[in-house]
Parts: sequence; C-alpha cells; structure tokens
Amino acid sequence: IEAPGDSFNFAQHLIERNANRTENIACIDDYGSLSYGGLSERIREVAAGLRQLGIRREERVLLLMQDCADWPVSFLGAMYAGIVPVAINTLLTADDYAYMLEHSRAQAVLVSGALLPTLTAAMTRSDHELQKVIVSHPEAPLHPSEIEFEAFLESCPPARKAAPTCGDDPGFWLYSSGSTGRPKGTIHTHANPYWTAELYGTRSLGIQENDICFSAAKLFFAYGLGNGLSFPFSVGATALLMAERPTPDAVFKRLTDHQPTVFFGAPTGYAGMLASPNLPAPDQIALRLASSAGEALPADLGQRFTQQYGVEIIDGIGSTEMLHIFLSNIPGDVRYGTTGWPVPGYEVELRDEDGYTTIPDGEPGDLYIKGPSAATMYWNNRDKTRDTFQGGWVKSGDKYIHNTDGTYTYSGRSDDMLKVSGIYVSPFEIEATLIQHPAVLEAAVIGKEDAEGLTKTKAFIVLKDASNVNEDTLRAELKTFVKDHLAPYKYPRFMEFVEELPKTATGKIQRFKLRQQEQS
Ligand code: 3SK
Repeated sequence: IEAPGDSFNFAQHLIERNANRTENIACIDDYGSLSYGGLSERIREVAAGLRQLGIRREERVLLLMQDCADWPVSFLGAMYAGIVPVAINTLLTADDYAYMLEHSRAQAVLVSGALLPTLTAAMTRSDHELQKVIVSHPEAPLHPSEIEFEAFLESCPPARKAAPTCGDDPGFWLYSSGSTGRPKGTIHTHANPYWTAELYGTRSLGIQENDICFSAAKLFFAYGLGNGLSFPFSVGATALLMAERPTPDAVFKRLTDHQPTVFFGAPTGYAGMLASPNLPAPDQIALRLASSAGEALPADLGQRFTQQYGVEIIDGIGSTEMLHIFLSNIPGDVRYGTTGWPVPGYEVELRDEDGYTTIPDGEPGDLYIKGPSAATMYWNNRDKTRDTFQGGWVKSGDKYIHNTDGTYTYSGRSDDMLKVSGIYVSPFEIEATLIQHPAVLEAAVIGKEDAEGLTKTKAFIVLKDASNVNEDTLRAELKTFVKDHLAPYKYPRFMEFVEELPKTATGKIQRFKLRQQEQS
C-alpha cells in the first residue's frame, strides 16, 4: 500500500479518488441522496465558508450532528481547509458539551437543528471561544447570530485548493472516555483514516464501488466514521446514513427499503434484531457481509444470524485511539467466539501487568497494538498520553487470550470501564451520580451478563433509610435521576437494594465480590 506522500489532505484525497464518479451516489440520508460531484462541491463550499468566517488552519470546529449528508460534508469541508473538526457524541448532556467547547477551544460549531437547544444551554455554561454556529436542518427560526447550513454553503464559491497539509498534520479529533476524569481529545492525523480504509475497509472487508454501506454505529464513533465515511468514500461506494436511533425497526426499514450490501452493528443491536418479531426474511434484504464491534460477539448470536441470512458476521475489535479495527475475523474464515487475527498492517502483543513481559498462549494478558492509524496524543493530557501511547505501541485497556490457532479471545477489561451496547460506560460516573440522590447512601456499579452473554450495568444501592420504601417506585425514580444527570444511555439496567456493600478493611468497595455473587 502506497503511504501518503509529503503532501496529503484526506478530504482532497477522497475528492480525487472519486473525480471520475461524479454521477455515482456518495450518500443517501433521510432527506435524499448526494452524488460524488455534489459531495465534492459541498465539501469545498464548507471549506470556503469556514475560511471566510476567519477560521484558520489547525483551529478546531465542533461537529455536533445527527447522521445525514451534512455530516461528511462538514467533516471533510473542515479538513479540506486544514481546519480540525472535533466530531462529538450526539447523546451527551449540555455539561459534557460545555466541557468540550472550552477544552477544544472550538471557533465554530456545525450543529443539527434538533441538537441546538442542548448546545445553546452548553454555551451559556462555558467560557467558550465560539464565533459562529451553523445549523443544519433547523427546527425553529434561527437567532441572528446563527447561520443556516444551506445559506452558509451558498455564502461563497467553493474553495479551489485544499490546505497543503501533510499526512501527519492534525486532521480531526474524537473524544474518548475513560473510567475517571473528563473525556480525552484524541488527535488523529490526515493519514490515519486513509490507513484504516486501505487496511480494513478495502483489504480486509473487501468493500467495493458497488457496495451500499449501512452503519448502525453513528459517524461520531470511530467505528461509524470508518463504516459510513472513510470506507465507502475511499472506493466510490454509497453510504446509507440514518439520523434516528438504530432500533431494530429503524434498521429493518433501511435494510429493506435501500438494500444495503454491508451492515455494521454491535452485538446488542444484532441481539435486538434477532429477537424482533419484525425480522425481515432473507429474500427481503441484500446483505453480503455484516460487521460487528463495540463488545465481543457471543458465538451463538453470530451463528443464529448466519443461519437466518447465510451471511457471516465479521467480529473485530478497534478503539478510538487506533481509529478502527485492528484485530478481526476474516470474511470466509470466521471463528465465532473469537476476535480473529491481527489485521494485516497491525501488530498485537499480550503483556503482563508490568507492561513488558509477554504472555504465553492460553493466558490472559493486556493488549497492546502497533499500526499506522494510531492517534498521536490526547490534547493537553500528558499523563494519559504517556500511559496509552508507549513508543510505537498503544495500550488498549482490554485483556485477551492468544489461542493455539492464532486467534484471540476477549477476556475482559484491564481497567474498570464497561462496554454496554458497544459504548464505554464508567461505573464510577454512575455511582457518583446515584449518591447525589437524597435517598442513596452508597452505590457500586458492575457489569452483569444478560441471557445473551452481553454486558449490562447493575447498581447495588445502600439506602440512607430503607424502611417504608417502595422499591419499584424508587428504582424508576433513580433511573430517571441518572438519565437527567448523565447521558441517558448510562442509566443502570438492573438495580438491587442491599444493606451494605462488601469492603476491604480500609473501606474500599470490593466490586469483584459483587461480580462473583452475580455469577454464582
Ligand atoms: O469498539 C470497537 O471495537 C471499535 C471498533 C472500531 C473503532 C472504534 C472502536 C471503539
């Protein structure tokens, strides 16, 4: 694979790759479709518009948008101008956005109309540097300081030249969450999405021009960004984008109406689809390949999907830091229950907790990865940068076992993070929120496997006064309380009221005892 040369701009690279496909469809969204010719023009209009607002190379703009064609147009438009888009999770709270506005020092925000009220609340709570807010698909009349996306595009002719960036230039940021502290601004270069598309999208999954790629994971996730943008646009394929939550019915509608050929989901989503009474019949859909990441795919789920559709689910693991999947099954050679082999182009090692000693086959070790798509650093966070990016290697925080057939099997996290429905959740953040409720004295949150073998959060709660409590009413109240204070997807799925929590002599909660208790 040819490495990006001295001069490389990822947006320009995609425009050049598709220069002879101007009539082909680049993306389909809830509003219609956009050709590759239209995509190129709109990317260059965004670049010119941002430049005209006075935003300069390397400055950041926030991208807080639901999946639709304006998302890739904005992301690539900023990159074309050498401006750095910070793509953020649309499911978070105004407090989270207030932090991100200040931390990234964003100069502008490109936001969906549906998310504008939350952004506006965040702006009143933060000492931000925003100069402009550009609103895609507004849902209410705009304030004079806000610009409507289409008017923004029409405000100046398309830029004629991309910023002369190189492959190592900062390209974009994604925020990555940890078990403690604020999310980390993970800096990716212009070359990184090129590498993920070449190594995984094209060479491993075999995505081609005639594919229609549909990702249940949204574009702001590293997984979704590859699935719904870098992979299809690198080969002139079509991305099918959907704003709404990927419920089984929403996914089925797209699978049957638009006949995508490649689907990207997470195990919880596949479980929901297979359990639904509305599951489409095999002859109603056109899938040739399915991908899974976000959490380990239970073997039974993969087998049932293959039985239903005759299509393999290619399970892999990636990370925000590596940008996409580095360990994966291979189309045509799927070993359900494992995460497959290192993706060619990446190396993996399993190490002891000392961070050096390698671990023999059959024993769990901490996973380290080396590959060309690794992020360069976390913005303004030297300690966590040093802990994660170690020389050429990146510590993933996952534990794996190396099997004798060369495959790897997931064996849990090496930190306290939980992966629920493919999204990281910190048990500490949920505990800290629960104990703010006036009825709660203490709380401990662990991961608990459901009947499908998928991790869900369970909170053990000690009440200040357990007498005269209606447990069902309090459970519902606590659920709402967490949803009101944190991103709603973080609420604990199970809650048990207990008299006390197991603790060490020094008062530390022994979560492992709660986990053991759940397994017995
Ligand atoms: O969760 C994963 O396995 C994943 C896959 C691709 C990109 C990013 C992530 C976190």
